[in-house]
Amino acid sequence: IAAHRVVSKRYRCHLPAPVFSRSDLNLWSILKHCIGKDLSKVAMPVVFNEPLSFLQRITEYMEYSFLLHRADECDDPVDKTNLLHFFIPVFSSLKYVAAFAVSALASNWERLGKPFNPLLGETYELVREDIGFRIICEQVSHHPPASAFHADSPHFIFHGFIHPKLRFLGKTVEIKPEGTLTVKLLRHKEIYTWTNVSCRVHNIIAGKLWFEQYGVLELVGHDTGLDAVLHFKPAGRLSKDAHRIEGFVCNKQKAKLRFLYGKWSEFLKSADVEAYEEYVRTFPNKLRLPDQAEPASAQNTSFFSTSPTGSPGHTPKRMVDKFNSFTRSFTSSGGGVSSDSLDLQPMPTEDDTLDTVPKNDSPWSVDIPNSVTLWQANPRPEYSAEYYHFTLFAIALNELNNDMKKLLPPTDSRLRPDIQKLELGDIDGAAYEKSRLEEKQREARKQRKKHKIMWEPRWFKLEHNSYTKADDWIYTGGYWEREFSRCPDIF
Ligand code: CLR
Repeated sequence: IAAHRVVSKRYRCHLPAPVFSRSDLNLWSILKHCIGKDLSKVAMPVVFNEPLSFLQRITEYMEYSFLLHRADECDDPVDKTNLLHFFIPVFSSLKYVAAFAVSALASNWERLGKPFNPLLGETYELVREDIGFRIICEQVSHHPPASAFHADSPHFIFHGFIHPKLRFLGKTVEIKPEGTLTVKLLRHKEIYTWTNVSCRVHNIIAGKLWFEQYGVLELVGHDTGLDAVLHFKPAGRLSKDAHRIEGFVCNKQKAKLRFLYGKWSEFLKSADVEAYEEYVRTFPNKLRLPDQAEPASAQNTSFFSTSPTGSPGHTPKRMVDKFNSFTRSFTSSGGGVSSDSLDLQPMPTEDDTLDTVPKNDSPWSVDIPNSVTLWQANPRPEYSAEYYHFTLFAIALNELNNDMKKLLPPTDSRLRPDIQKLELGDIDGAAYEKSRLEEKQREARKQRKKHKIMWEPRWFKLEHNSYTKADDWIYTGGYWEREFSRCPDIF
């Protein structure tokens, strides 16, 4: 690690202007006509944005990438007490890769602004010598939106793409960040892959917005046969399980080797399976074995799950009709929404109207003796709420100095005028620039169609991921040679 510790450069700790208050704006009045729609096709006022492009949001995965460095260097003595000596090196690295996969999601906590949709051909690069990585991202497709990225360091390669699907369901916005993520540890020569869990924004109609991630993250070790299956629990009644994660590291024979638990917003710890079992016997209410888990109601009613009434990605019409008739009764009688499934219910009481916003200090906290902390989130600055709830890492993403201006390609997100204007607090200017850029993009698309030119991403190619056999966007190389004369003019 020491070899990499470079004299730390200082990054900015503030944005140029604070967030514009959204409290007198009614999200519901804007979205009520869009139930069941794909949100990437809905024009949202720029006040609901945060001054970052989705490519920069992807870059936030890298804040704790030292965990991959640690995974690659692993000979963790903590595991020496375990009987599975044979597995030690691999086994240790897997749990740090798991910690990385979880840590990559931490910056989403309380972040309820909408990042800007990247323009086709937009890129974003970040070099953080202090953390020890560099990354290049490109918007490789516009309809459907897809963002590819490739990060590297002397210890790892991390690459993948995200194709986020957003659906507005009335009470909630459902998000499915499709795409495969792959980590290669260079010293261990190990490959890990996983896909992201789903997310949901609650209380669109009324109340305070809040965000949760739920579902199963299955981290597969391709050379070792080891895997980690992490359950991201829906908050549930009383928010008992807010942000909670639980799961096991298992070997090829599905024997449990280690218990991992934590909160995606805060930490991940690792415990002996024996200590875990002892803990479950002592506090039977605190932890539930995954096979006894409550059915994730969220998942069952999820828009994306296949149901007899609808295929994935398609709103059952019945549901929309029901909801429409319900909203009518809602507006005329002043009632509220009481059930997640949008079913009509008898007049709900005030308490049932809103989903409770989870607090981060739950009395249900779990702490198994002799656990090892694999990862702990950096505290946010105390003024974070004024700056869109950004972390310090996020605050620095748009920093732009004169040296950098000379190095960057003309497609870099830092140079996007609408994001720059929003960052300065100029909402009208941002709105004007945003529609200008979108118009320019439409016009370019028309021209390509007219001249029968196919769009080709500059730095990535659609290929197969040799481990998952699924489609994947693979970096074609050359970005860091900084030959940018062939870059398109998109701003
Ligand atoms: C979550 C982590 C995933 C990648 C990913 C994809 C889409 C992102 C989502 C993350 C976080 C929440 C997000 C979403 C796009 C829009 C949504 C930023 C980063 C915001 C909160 C929607 C705001 C909508 C308003 C109507 C409030 O790996």
